[in-house]
Amino acid sequence: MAELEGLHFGKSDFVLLDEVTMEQFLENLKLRFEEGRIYTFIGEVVVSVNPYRQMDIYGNDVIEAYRGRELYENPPHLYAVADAAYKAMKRRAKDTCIVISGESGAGKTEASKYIMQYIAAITNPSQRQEVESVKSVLLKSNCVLEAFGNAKTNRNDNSSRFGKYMDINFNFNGDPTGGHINNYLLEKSCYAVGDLKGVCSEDLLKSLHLNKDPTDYTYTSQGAVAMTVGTPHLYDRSHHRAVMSALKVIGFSQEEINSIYKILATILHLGNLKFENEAENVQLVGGDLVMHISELTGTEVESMRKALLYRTVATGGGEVIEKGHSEQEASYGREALAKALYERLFGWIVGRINSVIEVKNYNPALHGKNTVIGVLDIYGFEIFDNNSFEQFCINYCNEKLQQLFIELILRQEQDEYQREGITWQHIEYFNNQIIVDLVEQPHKGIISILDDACLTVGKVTDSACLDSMNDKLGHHPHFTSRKLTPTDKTMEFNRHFRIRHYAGDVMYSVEGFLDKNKDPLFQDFKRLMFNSSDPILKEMWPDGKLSITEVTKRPLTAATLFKNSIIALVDKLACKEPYYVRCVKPNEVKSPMLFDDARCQHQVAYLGLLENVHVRRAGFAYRQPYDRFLQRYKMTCEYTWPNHLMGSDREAVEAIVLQHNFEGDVAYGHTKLFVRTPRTLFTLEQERTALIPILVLFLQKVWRGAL
Ligand code: AOV
Ligand code: MG
Repeated sequence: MAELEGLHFGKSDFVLLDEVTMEQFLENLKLRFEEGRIYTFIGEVVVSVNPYRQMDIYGNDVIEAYRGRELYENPPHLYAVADAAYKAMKRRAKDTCIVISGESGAGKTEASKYIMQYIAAITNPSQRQEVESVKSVLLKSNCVLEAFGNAKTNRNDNSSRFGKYMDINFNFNGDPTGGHINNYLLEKSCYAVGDLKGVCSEDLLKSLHLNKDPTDYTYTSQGAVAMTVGTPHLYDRSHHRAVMSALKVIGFSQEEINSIYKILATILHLGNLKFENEAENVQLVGGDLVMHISELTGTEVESMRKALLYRTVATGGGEVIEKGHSEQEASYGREALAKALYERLFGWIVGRINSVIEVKNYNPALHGKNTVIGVLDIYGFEIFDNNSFEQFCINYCNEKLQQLFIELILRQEQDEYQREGITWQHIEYFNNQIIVDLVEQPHKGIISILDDACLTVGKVTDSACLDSMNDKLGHHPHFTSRKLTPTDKTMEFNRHFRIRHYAGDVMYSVEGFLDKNKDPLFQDFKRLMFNSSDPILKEMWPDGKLSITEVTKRPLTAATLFKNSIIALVDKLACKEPYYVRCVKPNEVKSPMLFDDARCQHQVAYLGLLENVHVRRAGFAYRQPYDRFLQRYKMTCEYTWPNHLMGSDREAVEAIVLQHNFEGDVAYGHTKLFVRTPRTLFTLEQERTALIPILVLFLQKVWRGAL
């Protein structure tokens, strides 16, 4: 099929560019995008451009065309990569992973879904019931996670606000036996709560004490989600039904689903709570809401009221006292509770799905090695008008993944040359380790400075924390702030700092960093929830078990927890054979027609795609096992067409190379031929293309008996 892709669709592999320049790269990418060819290879990496329209390229016929084929036999496609990862896993018993990266809205989540669908479609040919049910749960879990974890942002209508890494386990037959999902940093907003309105029955709404009018709720009324950039992810009735049916397929009981509803309703009510100052003390406005909240959470009204207005603190002498909130503290506490409820609900749902899909009773002695394909769909690099703690974490994560990309792609090349007995030559690239260090280095990095500020007793403000960064990081080439560069008027003096990320400069507003980094939830809420009469809610709050005097250790900060989870993720990925999908967003307006050169150029640059092509070509742009090379080009050489009489395929390939005078441009590996410059290949391809019509004529004559 690859040869059917004529040249007017551009080059299907960027290593075939005449010259590796940004202009040529973009020209090819654009040409292909405009021709509806949204995928292009760089060797084994697939570059994907979001088409912003439904493409007719994911059907069963296409799946069949890719199934079990080699990467170069078909036009570039996600399926080619999925199949390569699957084959490596099955044939060589390798754990593999598919890392999908790119900025917000570039098409990562869609790609991950097509990859999952492909894997589901090509496995379990014998339709065994238990495998089918594993597959269906794996596929349905996406729908549930998206319903609770995605939101509309100004960059993507269906933006993942959490990162997802899913391991799929396979038995020796290559059939899925289970899986495991890890989720990373859910922005603690109340997205899915909006989904309740208009889709629940009257009775249900009534039992949740909710009105039908969404504008009655602070968290669902337009633009009212002040907590973050997202607005509630609104979907229609049919979507709601799909989520409910997915929950049931996965195995959530009606009781569990009821608890989910109750928690979502609680969050809505919490958003409407108001406090007022009354003679020094803060009071709740209106009593009904607290009653609803305590009913829905299975807690005592009095305890709920108290937790909203007071906090208990242990004094140095072990004495426990109650301290009244200020109005600000009360609102802050309420907000933190709503977010924590949502976050824990999400975590619980993921845990619940995992308990269903985890591989049970697998006996390696009996069943052979259990292998894994990991699929990573994580939030892309983000630059908003106002970048906060969440963007800081997300962009740090992208730095780590870029680091892994560099290491693995280079390492893979090196390994292959070594395996094939070929000398390797070094290539220069931008190593972003310096930025990773800026963020994560112990004692000196930004996270460590943040943590220090959070642990400091007494009032430390965000701007004091920024001062501390200025002191410690002033010399760092990738860090700057207004204080360090007073002439730079784009930043405010005590509010902004800028990191020069590998993907571009991002200005962060330090406001709220400390609060978001600290565990913002008063311990009283945790104890209250732990003592809930709803066993499901209780299960989500194990840390509420400790009494006030037992709580001595500060919980790890959000940034440190995140850092640890990303380091663990990178470790997981690093021991697998990686496959990459690099997603590009063609424009900012979700248009299927527009290829915004400047935006694309920026992404190509920061994704390191040119370097990727360079690396691929620096040594040898092209490589192929001897038998396959021979198959393809044997018609270009008199000694090999139609069949060769030489001792081995390698000798036959040598004959082709010699006849074309390409000796200086190739190297012979143990099993593969390596070609240094793509021009060599062009020549062969051109000859081949020119010969095909002649051969076709020839064959037609043979068929007609004319020869
Ligand atoms: P993301 O995962 O990369 O962003 P999505 O995968 O959600 O981006 O893609 C954004 C939107 O682009 C989708 O909702 C589709 O409308 C469209 N789209 C993407 N890929 C395709 C495709 N192959 N075919 C048709 N439409 C597509 V974020 O989650 O924001 O980083 O955090
Ligand atoms: Mg996404």
